[in-house]
Amino acid sequence: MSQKYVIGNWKLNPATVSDAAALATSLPANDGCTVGVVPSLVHLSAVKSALADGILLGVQDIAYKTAETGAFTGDVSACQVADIGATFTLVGHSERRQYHGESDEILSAKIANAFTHGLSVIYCIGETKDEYERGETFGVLKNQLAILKAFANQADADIAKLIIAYEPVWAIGTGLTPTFDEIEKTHHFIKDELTAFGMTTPILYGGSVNDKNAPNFAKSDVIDGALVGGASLKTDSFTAIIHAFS
Ligand code: G2H
Repeated sequence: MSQKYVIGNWKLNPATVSDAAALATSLPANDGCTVGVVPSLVHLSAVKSALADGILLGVQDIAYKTAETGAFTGDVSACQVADIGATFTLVGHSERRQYHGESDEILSAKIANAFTHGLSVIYCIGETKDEYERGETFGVLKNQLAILKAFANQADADIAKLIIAYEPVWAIGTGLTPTFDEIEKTHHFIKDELTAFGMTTPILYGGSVNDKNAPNFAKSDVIDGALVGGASLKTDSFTAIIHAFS
């Protein structure tokens, strides 16, 4: 059986450092699958101290202008988050694409910066509701995946640090999900696109994953894990999702 991943994207939650540390402390060590959490940057150090051994620490975003240091007010670099102990970053989450207008150029730079400092990348892709309803899902995903081709010929070590998260925008935080068959079909499509680039990359599903639907997703050979938002903020539901993929 392939390696499975369960990653909790805490987004802009919780409000206080003590609540973030308490949530981190409540998560059980687990060796049945790879588990990671992605807190707010300002909570990174406290969460790192509170996590059980083996739970990975990631960030939701990194700077694109530089991988290191410089005059870029408000930015946090790959170098800085790696120094604190983060081992991976999300890139291209739809909330970044939507609220911060992140272009392909910006996303490519962020991926390159992450690799420069040894960070793994969870590259998020997904279609909007309108695109889904117009039957454009595969075309949208193909375009979003296209920026990865430039990395295909780089060191194998970098490509091994790439993970895809397929997150239909209309499924994020809505309680809606595509059907199991639709998700499997889409994961097969993504897999084929990546194979054409010479990449063998894990593909996670994200978008309203919870403790009820996770066991079903976990049955699939082409769903390599889950990127979990709302349900990762509650110990019981996140723990159940981890168990489902273990
Ligand atoms: C999608 C997901 C986590 P949620 O953004 O990346 O959030 O599980 O709340 O839909």
